[in-house]
Amino acid sequence: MANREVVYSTCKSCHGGCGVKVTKEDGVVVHIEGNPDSLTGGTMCSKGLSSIQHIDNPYRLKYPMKQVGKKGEGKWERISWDEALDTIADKMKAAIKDYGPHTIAISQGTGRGYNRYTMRLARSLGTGNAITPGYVCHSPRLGLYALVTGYGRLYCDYHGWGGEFPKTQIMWAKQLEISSADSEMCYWYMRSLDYVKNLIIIDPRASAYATRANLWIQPRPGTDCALALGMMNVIYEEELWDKEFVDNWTFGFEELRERVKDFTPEKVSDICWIPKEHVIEAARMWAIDTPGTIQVGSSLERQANCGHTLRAITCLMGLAGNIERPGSMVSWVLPDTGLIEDFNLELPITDEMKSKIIGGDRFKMGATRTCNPDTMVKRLLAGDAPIKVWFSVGGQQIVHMANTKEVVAAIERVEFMSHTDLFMGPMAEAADIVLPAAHWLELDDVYDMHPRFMIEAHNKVIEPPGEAMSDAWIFNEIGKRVVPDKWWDTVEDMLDYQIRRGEGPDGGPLKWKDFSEKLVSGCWGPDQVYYKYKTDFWREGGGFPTPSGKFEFKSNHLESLGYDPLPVYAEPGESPVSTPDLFKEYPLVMSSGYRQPFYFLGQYRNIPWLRSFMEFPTCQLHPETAKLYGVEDGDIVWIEGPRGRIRQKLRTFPGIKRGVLMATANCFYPEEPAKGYHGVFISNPNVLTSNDHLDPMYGSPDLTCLLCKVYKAKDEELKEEVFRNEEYGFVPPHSQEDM
Ligand SMILES: Nc1nc2c(c(=O)[nH]1)N[C@H]1C(S)=C(S)[C@@H](COP(=O)(O)OP(=O)(O)OC[C@H]3O[C@@H](n4cnc5c(=O)[nH]c(N)nc54)[C@H](O)[C@@H]3O)O[C@H]1N2
Ligand SMILES: Nc1nc2c(c(=O)[nH]1)N[C@H]1C(S)=C(S)[C@@H](COP(=O)(O)OP(=O)(O)OC[C@H]3O[C@@H](n4cnc5c(=O)[nH]c(N)nc54)[C@H](O)[C@@H]3O)O[C@H]1N2
Ligand code: SF4
Ligand SMILES: [Mo]
Repeated sequence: MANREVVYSTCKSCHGGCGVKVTKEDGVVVHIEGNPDSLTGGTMCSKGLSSIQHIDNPYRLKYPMKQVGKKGEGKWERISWDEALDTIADKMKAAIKDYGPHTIAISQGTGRGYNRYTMRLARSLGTGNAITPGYVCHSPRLGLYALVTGYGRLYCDYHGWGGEFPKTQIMWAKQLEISSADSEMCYWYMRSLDYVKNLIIIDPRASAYATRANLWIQPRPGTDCALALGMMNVIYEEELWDKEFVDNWTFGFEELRERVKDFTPEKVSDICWIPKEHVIEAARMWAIDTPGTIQVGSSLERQANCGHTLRAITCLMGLAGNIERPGSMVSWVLPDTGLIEDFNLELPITDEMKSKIIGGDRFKMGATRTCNPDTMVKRLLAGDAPIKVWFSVGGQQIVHMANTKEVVAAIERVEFMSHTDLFMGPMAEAADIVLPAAHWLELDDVYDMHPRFMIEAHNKVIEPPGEAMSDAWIFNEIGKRVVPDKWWDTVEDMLDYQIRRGEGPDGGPLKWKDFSEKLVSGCWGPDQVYYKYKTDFWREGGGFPTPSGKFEFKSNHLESLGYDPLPVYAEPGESPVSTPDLFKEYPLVMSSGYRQPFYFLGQYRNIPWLRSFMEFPTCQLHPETAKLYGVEDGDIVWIEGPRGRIRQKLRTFPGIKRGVLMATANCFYPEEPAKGYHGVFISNPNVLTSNDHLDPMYGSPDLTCLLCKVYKAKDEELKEEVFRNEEYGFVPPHSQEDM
C-alpha cells in the first residue's frame, strides 16, 4: 500500500495566492487541486495545476554551478554551496570596500513572494540599487494612489463585505480573468460579476469578457490618459460628480476642472480613435451608477506617460466618490501580523543610499527605492560601470527589459553576476554563478503578495531535487556572510520574526510552526473597515494621510519635484501623431501586453502540458488589416520596427482594433541553445521596444505603444531555430541528470 499524505499549502506558480491541497504518495506528488476551504474556494488555473511537471523537469537547476566559458556560452561546472556563497559574498565585500555598496545591485523579476528578501538584502548591504520590473508593473499605480490618497494600496472591493458590490466595474487595460493573481484574485472578480450593472472594458483587443461588457471601448494603445481626461470633462460638464465627497474631502477640484476643459469628447475621439459617445457613456455609467471599481492593468504602466495616466485615473475615482465606500476602491486593514514588508522597511534607506540610486536624479517618483534599470543599461554601455556585482534572483531582465540588444550588451559588461532560479534560462546563461532555487512545493515561507488583507503559508510538501534550496535560505545565507547582524541563524527564526506581531495559540507571538498549520491569517468579512477618512483612522478628526489631509486632485508635492501638479496627456514616444514620418514606414500601432493563460511571462515553455497549448508565440491582427498587408491566419510573420524584427505566428482576430498589432511578450525558447540566450532574439517584442522614451516620473519605457510593420516570413527563413518544428516535441539540452 502506498503511503498517502495530504498537505495544504499556497500556490505561487504565478504571483500566487490560491489555496491548494496536495496529495503525495511515498514522497512523490501525485495530485494537486484547489483547497475548497481556502479564500479562493478551491479554484486553480492551468499553471498551478501543472506544478507536478515543474518539480521533475529536465530544465530544473539542481546544483550550484559556475560558468567556465564566456558569458552566454553555456559551459558549466558543478560547485559546492560553500564555494558559491563564499564567492558571491567575497565579491560583495570587495565591491563595498573598493567602490561602495551602491555598486552592488540586487534584482528580482515580478513578485514571487520574496520581494521583501530582495529589498532587505539591498538595504542591509547599504545599496539603494535594487532592480525590479516594478517601474513597468504596479509601482506607478501604487505611487500615484499614495500621492493622491496618502495610502498606496487601493484595491477593488469585489467582496461584498460592506453590504455592496460594485455596480460599475471598469477593466482598464486588464484581463483579470487571466492575469489573476494580480492586484486581486480573479475568483472574487468573477463572483462579483453576478452583481454588476455596468461592465466597461477598455482594451483595443477583445478580452474574454468583452462580449459580456455593457460598453467596450477600444482606444489606440498609449492614449488612455486622454480618455480619462475626457471622462472627467463629461463629469464636470454634466455635473455628475459626488458632491458630498468632493465638497468635504478633496483638494484641487477647480484646478482639475480647468485642466480637463479642453478634453471634449470630440477631441478625445480624435486622439483615441474611438466614438465620442463612448467617452460620454463611460463617464455617465462611472459617475452615476456608484459604487464602482477600476481595475488598472499594467499595460498602462508600460508606457512613457504612465505617471499622468495613472494620476488621471485616480482622479476619476475621487470625482465619483468611489473611494473607501463598500464596493469601490478601498485600502484593506492588514492582518494582525501587520505589514510583513516591515521586514525590509525597518531598515531605512539613507540619504546617502538615495543619492546613489541610478536614475534617482531624473525619475523622482520611481527611482527612490529601486534603480531605473534602463538608465543602468545606458550607463553600462557608456562604460562607467555603475554596477560591479549583480545578485539576481528569479527575474529575466534580458527578456523583459526594453531594447534587448542593448540589454544583452550591457549585462555582458557586468563584472560579476550570480543568478538564482528554478530553471536554466537567459539570465542564468549570463551569470558567472547560478544557484538552484526550490519550488513552492519544496519550501516553507510566508506568502505576502496581493492582496493585503491576508497572509498565507507555503508548506513544504517534498524535498527539492539535488541541492536546490529555498530563496529565503539563499538570501539569509548571503546576508549572514556579509552583514550578519541583520540576518538570522535559521530560516525558521527569520519566519518567526516576520509574523511575530500575530497572536499565537498560547497568546504569545505567532510562530511559524503554528502559522503553518493555520494556513492563513487576515482581516476580512465584517472585520474590514470602510470610510476610514470619516474617522480618526488616518488623522484625528478625519481626512486622508496626504499633506492637505484631502484627496488630492492637485499635488503640490509633484509640483515641488518639478512635475505638473495636474494630470496631463502626452503622446507615446513613437506614434502616428508624434512620429508621422516613421508611421509612413511602420503603419501599424503595436502593443505587447496580453497575457496568456498557460504561460507566466517568459515562464513555462519548458512545461509540456502548458507548451502544448501554444507552441509559438502568437500575435493578433484584424482580418481586414491582415488582408491589407498580405498576411494570413497561421502565417509566421516578421514584425519589424526601427530597432529590429522578430517572428511570431499570426492569428487574425475580428476582436482587435484595426491598425493595431498585439504581440505576445516575454518570449524565449528554453530548448534553443545557450548561445543567443535561448532564442531571446527570435520572438521577443523587446527586440523592438525602445529604452529612449521614458516616463518622466517613473522612468517606464513604452512597451505597449510603438510602431511596426508586418510581412510573411519566407520558407527558407523558417529552416532554422524553433520554427523548423512541425510538431510539438522539444528536447531540453540542459539536463543535469549526469552531474
Ligand atoms: N514587451 C513587454 N515587456 C514586458 C512586459 C510586457 O507586457 N511587454 N511585461 C513587463 C512586466 S509587467 C513584468 S512584471 C516583467 C516580468 O519579467 P520577469 O519577472 O523577469 O519574468 P519571467 O520571465 O517570469 O522571469 C521570472 C524568472 O523567475 C524564475 N522564478 C519563478 N519562480 C521563482 C522562485 O520562486 N524563485 C526563484 N529564484 N526564481 C523563480 C522563473 O523561472 C523565471 O526565470 O516583464 C516586463 N516586460
Ligand atoms: N496567466 C498569466 N497571468 C499573469 C501573467 C502572465 O504572464 N500570465 N503576468 C503577470 C504580470 S507580471 C502582470 S503585470 C499581470 C498583467 O496583467 P494584465 O494587466 O491583465 O496584462 P495584459 O494581459 O498584458 O494586458 C491586459 C490588457 O491590456 C490590453 N492593452 C494593451 N495595450 C493597451 C493600451 O495601450 N491601452 C489599453 N486600454 N489596453 C491595452 C491588452 O489587449 C490586454 O487585454 O498579469 C500577471 N498574471
Ligand atoms: S492563479 Fe496563480 S496561485 Fe492560483 S493556481 Fe494559478 S498559478 Fe497558482
Ligand atoms: Mo508585471
